[in-house]
Amino acid sequence: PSWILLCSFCGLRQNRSVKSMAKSSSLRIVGGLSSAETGDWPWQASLQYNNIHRCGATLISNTWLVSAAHCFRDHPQKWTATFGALLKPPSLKRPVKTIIIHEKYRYPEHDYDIALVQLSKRVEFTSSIHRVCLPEPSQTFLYNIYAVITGWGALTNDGPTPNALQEATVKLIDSNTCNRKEVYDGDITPRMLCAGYLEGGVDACQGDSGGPLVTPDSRLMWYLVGIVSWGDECAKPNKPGVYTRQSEPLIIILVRDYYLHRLQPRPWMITLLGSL
Ligand code: 4AZ
Repeated sequence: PSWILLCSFCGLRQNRSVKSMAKSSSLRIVGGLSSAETGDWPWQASLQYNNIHRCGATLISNTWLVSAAHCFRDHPQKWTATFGALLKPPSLKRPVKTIIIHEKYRYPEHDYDIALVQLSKRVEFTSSIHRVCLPEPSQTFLYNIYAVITGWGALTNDGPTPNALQEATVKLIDSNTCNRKEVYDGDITPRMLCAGYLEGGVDACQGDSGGPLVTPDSRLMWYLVGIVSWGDECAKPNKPGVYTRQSEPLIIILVRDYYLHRLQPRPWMITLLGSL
């Protein structure tokens, strides 16, 4: 029946295999490859302030995106989200209505670096714009599996940014390894997940923040595993990217709190355009 189709319509990439799972060769995202085709990563959004790309985000429903809390520190208002592989011209644009920062997020710490972004008008899903799958609370991801990062972030540390969406394949790194003295020396909290390569070379970078780290299941449906959060520069040896660990509870708690408290917005709910 059609509801099964509707319910399972997440994380699908049209006519795509796992071609991008092979470690890529050219130098993009840092060390990734260019992915100019719209529809390659249908859940990827660009969050823009004054029409300038600032952060990535991931579509999780017709009206909600998940992103990183630290993206909204300087500019809590007047954001737009765009969709499509090119920043200019985008295939779709939506004003942002509400931004919800996780209540435990405290700048300049990186813990709980997650935000929910509500669009002012729903996006109708197509094969080239639709939501990613969110993991079940019980769904765990093994270390050393490959995952893909995508974004319009810098191509080298503090370097130029692309107009076309970039992608790269990284490996999940276990937190004990990532907390080793020569890596992040205990800074990785249970809310964080490291991914990349200890030898360096491939990584997310400035401007990729808020964007997705995804991995496919055996049916080739793609799940959100993490959100680009921070790192010591980009692609340096022993300094892999750090991601906000994705888990259904974190997002559900955010949405539930939002609806519970919506008549009484709390300070961590940045409400835009008087929309509540
Ligand atoms: C940033 O500044 C940033 N190498 C994002 C990701 C990484 C480093 C910095 C990971 O937004």
